[in-house]
Amino acid sequence: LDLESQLARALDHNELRVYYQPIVDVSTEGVVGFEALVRWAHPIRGLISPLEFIPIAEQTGMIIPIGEWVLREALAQAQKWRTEIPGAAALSISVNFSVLQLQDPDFVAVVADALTRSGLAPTALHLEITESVMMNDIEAAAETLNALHALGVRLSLDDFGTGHASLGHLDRLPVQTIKIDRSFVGGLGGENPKAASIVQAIVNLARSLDLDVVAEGVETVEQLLDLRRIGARLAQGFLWSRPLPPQEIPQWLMRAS
Ligand code: G
Ligand code: G
Ligand code: MN
Ligand code: NA
Repeated sequence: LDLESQLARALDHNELRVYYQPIVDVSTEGVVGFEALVRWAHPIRGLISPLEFIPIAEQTGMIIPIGEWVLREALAQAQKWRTEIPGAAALSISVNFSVLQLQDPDFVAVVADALTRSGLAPTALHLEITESVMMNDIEAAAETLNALHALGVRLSLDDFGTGHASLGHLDRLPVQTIKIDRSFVGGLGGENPKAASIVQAIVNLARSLDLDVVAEGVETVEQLLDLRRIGARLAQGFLWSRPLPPQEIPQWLMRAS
């Protein structure tokens, strides 16, 4: 069987997993939330990256049921942590979604239903959209995103700076958070002076638009110190943790605090 037909069965066979990467406050390094990142636990090939199977899921339309499953799974997990872990009540949960899900007429109802079933406050859910894929039909996207915004859900522009119409999106879409792509963050800490200027410019832009900022892909203390100097509020990256399976999160939280 090829990967495509195997993916079609992966959901039914219980082969998808959601991993979680902490998002921290740059000044205190305290955890503010988690990003949910899907993996495929393939029976023969082992853990497969979403970079490999999300494109297949998008081409085949399987991204709709897979995306819905990830959303429900991540919300249930976040609610579980909130009730089980002291101090976890304020943590947000960020879920990636594909522009194809935006085109699904049921998407807003699915999100609303998933929130209601989980018992989680809509403001705790941050939906991350990649700007490059959103480009094609910004009017239709805006309509759906406005409906999600009306539910109280928060929206993040993922991979900011790598797409084509970033500034137009900020102007026209109900976005509250910019996630600075790790290609810029990787140049911090003296690696590349231009990268620091670019990150500073994005942080300034976010501040003047009253948006939150998450710097992605922070791997070194030098990068963290640069982010403090620049004034970025939030960050995530291997410096704190790789994406972890949910059973490892309570222990990670205890070590981090
Ligand atoms: O976790 P990792 O770094 O391998 O993720 C690689 C890419 O896959 C990232 O761009 C991420 O946004 C995307 N991705 C991870 N999980 C999901 C998901 O549940 N839905 C969608 N659409 N993309 C995801
Ligand atoms: O596109 P998105 O931002 O959703 O992608 C998240 C991806 O980035 C995941 O594949 C995750 O594993 C990866 N990632 C998270 N932190 C780091 C990091 O510090 N360094 C690198 N190289 N990748 C990271
Ligand atoms: Mn993301
Ligand atoms: Na990103």
